[in-house]
Amino acid sequence: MHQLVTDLLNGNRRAAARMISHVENDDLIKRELLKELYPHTGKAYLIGITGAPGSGKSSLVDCLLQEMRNDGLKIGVIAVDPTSPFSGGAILGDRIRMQDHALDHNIFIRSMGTRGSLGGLSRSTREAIQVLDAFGKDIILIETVGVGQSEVDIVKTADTTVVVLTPAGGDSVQTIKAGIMEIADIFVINKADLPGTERTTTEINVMLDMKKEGGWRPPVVQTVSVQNKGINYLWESLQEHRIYMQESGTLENIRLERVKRELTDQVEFLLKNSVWNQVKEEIKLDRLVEEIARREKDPYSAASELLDKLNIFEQKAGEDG
Ligand SMILES: Nc1nc2c(ncn2[C@@H]2O[C@H](COP(=O)(O)OP(=O)(O)OP(=O)(O)O)[C@@H](O)[C@H]2O)c(=O)[nH]1
Ligand SMILES: [Mg+2]
Repeated sequence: MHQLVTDLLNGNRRAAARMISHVENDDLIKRELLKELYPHTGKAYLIGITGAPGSGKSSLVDCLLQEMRNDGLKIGVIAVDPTSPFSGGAILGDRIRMQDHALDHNIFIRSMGTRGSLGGLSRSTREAIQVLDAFGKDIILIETVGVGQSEVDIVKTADTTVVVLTPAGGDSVQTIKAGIMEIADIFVINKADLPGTERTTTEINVMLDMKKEGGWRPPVVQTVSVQNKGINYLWESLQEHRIYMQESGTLENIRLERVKRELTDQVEFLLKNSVWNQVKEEIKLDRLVEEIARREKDPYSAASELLDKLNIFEQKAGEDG
C-alpha cells in the first residue's frame, strides 16, 4: 500500500490534505491512491448545503459543526465554489469563525475552486469526499453555491440536501429555480431576523403541499445563523431525514444510483481520453478543422470518419471474436 494511503488511514491530516491536492490537480498518482482508498469508503453520511451566494451557507455550516461536535461526531467540510479560482484551506474561514473549528482535529475543512480541477469540479469533489470518507469522517458537509447546473450535479452526490433560502423581500419564492426546489430534502429560511420570513415560509409550504407525492415531506426550518437560532431544529431535521432514508431503503437505492453514475462517468472519461490521445497521435486535427470550416466536409461525417480511422470499435470486436 502507498505510504500516503497508510498515513491517511492512520488519521494523518497532512496526508488527507495532500491526497485532496492530488485529486484537484488530477495528478497521475491519483488513480492508484483512490483505488487503494476505495474499500475504506462508504461509511460517511453526506449532507449537501446549497443556496444563493450570501444566503448564509457557511454560517450555517459553522453552527452545525458545533451541534455535531457536541454529539461526538467527526466531520469533514468541503466548500465548493464553481465561481472561485481559489482552492485550499483559506477562503472558507475568511468571513466567519470556522477557523476555530479548523483547529479541532476532529474537523477537516477544505475549499475547492475551479483551479486545477481538470477533470471537472463535480468529479474532483466526489473524489475529495472519498478521501474524507476513508479518513474516517462520520459526516461530510458539502457547501455549494447555487449558481447553475454544476451545483445540482454536486448535490446529486449527497444523501441529504439542504436548500438555503432567505426571506424574499419583495420577490416571490415563485422565482426560485425549479431545479433547486426539486433537490431539497430540507428547506432552511436563513436570516429569519429579516422581514418577509413568515410569508416566504408559508409560500414554500403551500408549494410543497401542492406537490403531495407521499414519502418524505421536506420540512421548512427557520434559522438565524448569526445568532445560532433554529440550528437545533435543523440538526433534528437532518437526523430525521437520515433515519427516513435508511428505514425506507431510499438510501440504499440512491447510493446504488450514485455508484452506477460513477461507473458510467468513469467509462466515458476513459473512452474520451483514449480517443483524444489517439487522435493527437494519428490525425492532423487542425487540417480536419480547416476542411470543416471551409465547408468541404461536415462535422458529422468527419467525426465518424475519425472514429473509423482510429479503429477503436473494430479492435474490440476483433478481440471478442
Ligand atoms: N441578518 C442576518 N445575516 C446573516 C445571517 N446569516 C448570515 N448572515 C450574513 O450574511 C453574509 C453571508 O454569510 P455566509 O455564511 O458567508 O453566506 P454564504 O452563503 O456561505 O456565502 P457564499 O459562500 O459567499 O455564497 C454574512 O455577512 C453573514 O454575516 C442571518 O441569519 N441573519
Ligand atoms: Mg460560503
